[in-house]
Amino acid sequence: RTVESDLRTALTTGDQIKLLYQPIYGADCETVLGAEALIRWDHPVHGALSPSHFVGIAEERGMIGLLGGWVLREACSFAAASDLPWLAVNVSPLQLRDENFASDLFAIMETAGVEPRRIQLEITEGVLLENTPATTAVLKELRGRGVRIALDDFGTGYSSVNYLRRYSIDKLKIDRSFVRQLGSSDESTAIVKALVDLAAALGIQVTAEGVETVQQRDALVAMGCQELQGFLLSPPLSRSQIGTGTAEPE
Ligand code: G
Ligand code: G
Ligand code: MN
Ligand code: NA
Repeated sequence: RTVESDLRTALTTGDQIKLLYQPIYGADCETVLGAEALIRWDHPVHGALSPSHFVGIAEERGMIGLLGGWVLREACSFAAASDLPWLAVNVSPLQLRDENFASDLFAIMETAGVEPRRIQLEITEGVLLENTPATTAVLKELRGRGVRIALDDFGTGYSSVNYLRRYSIDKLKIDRSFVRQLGSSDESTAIVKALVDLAAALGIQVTAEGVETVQQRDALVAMGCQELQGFLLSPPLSRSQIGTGTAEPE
């Protein structure tokens, strides 16, 4: 047995994998604005496996369409049953290379009964770096129907301010590596402040990731950061913990 065949089994049966949902809060740190879906795989032999590991394997072995499709169906079915205003879903750059990605997603949303405006896709800077006509067309088609695009891990890759203008991004998510050093490093504090101001100047929303301490939270709120996500506010939660809007037996 290989990880690859195990992953295929897990995605087919669906009982070893699940999505968790991490709430994202407004600057009052009380209002839940939405949530991010995060995949988890409980392997029967190896236990909990890190998504960065098995998502990478899926990408290498041509299985990202299978994995990504499962994630989108599961996320949309949750969103349809939930009271959350919106749900953010991580997508791999490889998924966006598929020219059918947008129409497949629209079909999934329609089947689930979820409005495109309630789905945000988190993409990484690599997607924009590729700058292929196919990817650009897919992003345009998605936004045309109201799906919003967030740039994940912002600041860690080959960030270019130009991408933010060129590709009509709706939101940038400041990577937790910057948030972690807030308060302890003047440089990081200056970088985060500059990113928050940059987003405001471009009319883009901004989320701070990895908020773990009260000091970080207070600094971000003082800077005018609109959305906060991190263990201080809430860890990723199971479907029943976060609530689906429907009663679920314990
Ligand atoms: O949840 P955790 O912090 O362990 O996630 C690790 C990495 O895996 C993060 O970069 C996150 O974006 C990514 N990830 C989590 N869930 C998904 C998913 O459903 N699809 C993709 N492509 N990446 C995911
Ligand atoms: O790359 P991406 O931003 O999608 O990664 C999301 C990952 O960050 C998830 O795996 C989630 O478990 C993790 N995460 C969420 N909140 C925190 C936090 O406050 N601190 C740390 N270290 N990781 C977090
Ligand atoms: Mn993310
Ligand atoms: Na990130």
